[in-house]
Amino acid sequence: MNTNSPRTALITGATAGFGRAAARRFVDAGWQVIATGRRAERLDALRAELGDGVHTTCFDIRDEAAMRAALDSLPERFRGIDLLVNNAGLAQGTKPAQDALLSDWKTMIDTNVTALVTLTHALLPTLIERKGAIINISSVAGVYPYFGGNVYGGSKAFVSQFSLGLRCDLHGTGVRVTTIEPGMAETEFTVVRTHGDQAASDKLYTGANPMTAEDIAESIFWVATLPSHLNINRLEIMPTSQAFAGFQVARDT
Ligand code: NDP
Ligand code: 8X3
Repeated sequence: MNTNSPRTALITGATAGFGRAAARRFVDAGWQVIATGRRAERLDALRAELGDGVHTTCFDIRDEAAMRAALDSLPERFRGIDLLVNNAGLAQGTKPAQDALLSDWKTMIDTNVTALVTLTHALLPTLIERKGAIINISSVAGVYPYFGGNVYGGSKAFVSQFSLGLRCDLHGTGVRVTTIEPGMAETEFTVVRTHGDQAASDKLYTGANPMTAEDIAESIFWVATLPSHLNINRLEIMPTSQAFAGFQVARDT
């Protein structure tokens, strides 16, 4: 990564959760941040809170034309992007595959996979020129299957494997690539996953000591600010309260 100061990070999904906490962490450390999301009022609030260090741009990441327009209209001082944090993403639904909505599956693939690769492809020339870095937010759901994880887990497995492939292809360019694979963290994630069921979200996290958005933001910041000869390939993080379950066996009755 270039040592020219200030460095610039583009963080997708900065209206909530990990992305918003990361925007705060990077601006606090003197970086410039391009913060994206669909909720304009949240972006306005972030801009009011963080000041000139942040440039906000409001678009649906699944809309390729809107994404390209946002990149094309970046102010001059934000054009030299050193770090892409592919964070925007979501789970939709908790039901087993046979009961899931196909529309939920398509939303997850469009957001977590197609939009992520589109933005990455658009920014690779800049990141190579600046010897920058890519941090992709995957999930433990992409590593360990769990009930109802189906397409969400599949989309995050894609993110993790795509990151390793990028690392391979970008070898020799100086561009670093990292996948962060968090476990349970309390954000708006579960409200979104349950289509707005705040009670279900509260039930999941209450008493579970989940990770916080700030925990993950700190991890993103740590990865991004390591000396440039170090590349964290993948970083899997869980709250202490969360661990793996065993195999299940269906028996004849
Ligand atoms: P939040 O729901 O709190 O934040 C998600 C962010 O993604 C929001 O800023 C949202 O912005 C943005 N986003 C979602 N869809 C779109 C879209 N179509 N266009 C633009 N922006 C979009 O969740 P988290 O902070 O928890 O999640 C961040 C990432 O971390 C996700 O990729 C998630 O899968 C992953 N993750 C989360 C874990 C958790 O337990 N919380 C664990 C492991 C991984 P807006 O709605 O304004 O568009
Ligand atoms: C979501 C992680 O553990 O809540 O990506 O399913 S978990």
